[in-house]
Amino acid sequence: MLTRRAAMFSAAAAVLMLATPALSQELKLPRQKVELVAPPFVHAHEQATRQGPKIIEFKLTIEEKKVVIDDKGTTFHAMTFNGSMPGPLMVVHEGDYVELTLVNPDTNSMPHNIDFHSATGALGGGELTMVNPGEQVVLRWKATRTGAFVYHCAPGGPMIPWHVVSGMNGAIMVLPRDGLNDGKGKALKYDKVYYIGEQDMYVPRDEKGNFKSYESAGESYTDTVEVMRKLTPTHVVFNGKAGALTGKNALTANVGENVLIVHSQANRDSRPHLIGGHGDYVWETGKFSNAPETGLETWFIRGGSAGAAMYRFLQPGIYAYVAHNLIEAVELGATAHFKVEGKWNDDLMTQVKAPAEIPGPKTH
Ligand SMILES: [Cu+2]
Repeated sequence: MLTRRAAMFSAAAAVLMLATPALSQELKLPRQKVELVAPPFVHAHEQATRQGPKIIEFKLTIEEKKVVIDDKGTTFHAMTFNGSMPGPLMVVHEGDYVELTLVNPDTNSMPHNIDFHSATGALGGGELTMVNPGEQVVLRWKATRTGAFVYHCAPGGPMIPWHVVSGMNGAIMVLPRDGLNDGKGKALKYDKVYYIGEQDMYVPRDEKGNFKSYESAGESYTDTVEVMRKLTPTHVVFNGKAGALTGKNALTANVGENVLIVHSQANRDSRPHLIGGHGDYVWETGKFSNAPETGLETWFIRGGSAGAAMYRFLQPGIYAYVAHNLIEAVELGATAHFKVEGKWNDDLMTQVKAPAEIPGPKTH
C-alpha cells in the first residue's frame, strides 16, 4: 500500500517536475537591473561583494543583420545577441539569480533561444526560451557554479551549429561572492577586464574562389552548411571581424595593471597566447572552483567553453594576443592587440647591440 502510494506520489512529483519549469514563483530578493555593454567591454560590477544574493535582470535583443567580417569586404549574415558577435559578457555572483528577458523582434526572420552552460536543466534554458519573431520570453535561473561559461542559441537540429557560427554566442562570468583567488587563499583582483569572443566562420566561395554574397541568411544556408561540414573555417576572428581588436581598436592597459581576459569559443578549440607576455593566473577551463594554473605561455580553450587569464603587464608596447595556431592568427583573423603604456624595464629586456653588419672579413 505504502509502495503504491509512494509510486503515486512519485508519479505526481514527476508530473510536477515536468510542470515546474514553466511556473514562475515570486522570489523575495532585491532586484538589480544591469545594462549590458558590447564586447570587448564589460558592464560595471563588484569583484567581491558583501551584499546578499539578488535577482540580476538582463535583457538581450536578438538581431539578425548583414555585416562585413574582413577588410576585403566579405559579407556575412550574422545572428546576434544585442547586435554584437559575441553577445555581451554578463557578470553575476554565485547564488544570484539571472533573470533574462530575451527579445526576438518581428524584424527578424527566425526563431531563436538561449542555452546557458552555467544554468541547470531544460537544455540550459533552451527549452524554455524559444521565441518566434515578434515574441519575448523571461527566464530565471540560479547561478550555482562559479566560472566563465558560454551561452549560445540552440534552436534544434541543424539550426544549432548554424546559429552558433553565425554569431549567436556569448559568455557569462559567475564570480565567487568573495572574488577570485589563487587557490591557496590569496585574493586576486583585476584592474581591467576584457571579453574576447572567438568565432569560426564558414563563408562559401564562388567558382573563382571569391567569397559569395547572399541576399538573406536563408539563401546562404545550403552553401554555408556545405562549407561547415568540411570543418575548415574561412575566418577565425575575435569579436566578429578580422581586425575588430587591432590598431585603433586595440585593447588598452598600463604597465602594472592586472588585466583579466575572458576568452570564449562556443564551437571549436583554441589556444590563446599573448606574444611577449604570459598568463600569470589562468583558469584554463574557466571554472573558479579550480585553482588557476600559473605562469603559462599558451592556454587551451575547449570548444564550447570560456576561460579566464589574468596578467599584470610589465612592459609597454603593442602586444599581439593570438590564437596560437598562427595560420588562424595571421591568415584567418584571430589576432587582437593590447596597447600598453608605461615605463620600459631594461632589466627584463634590452637590446644590447642594435642590428649591424657582421664584423670580420666578408665570406662573399
Ligand atoms: Cu538563433
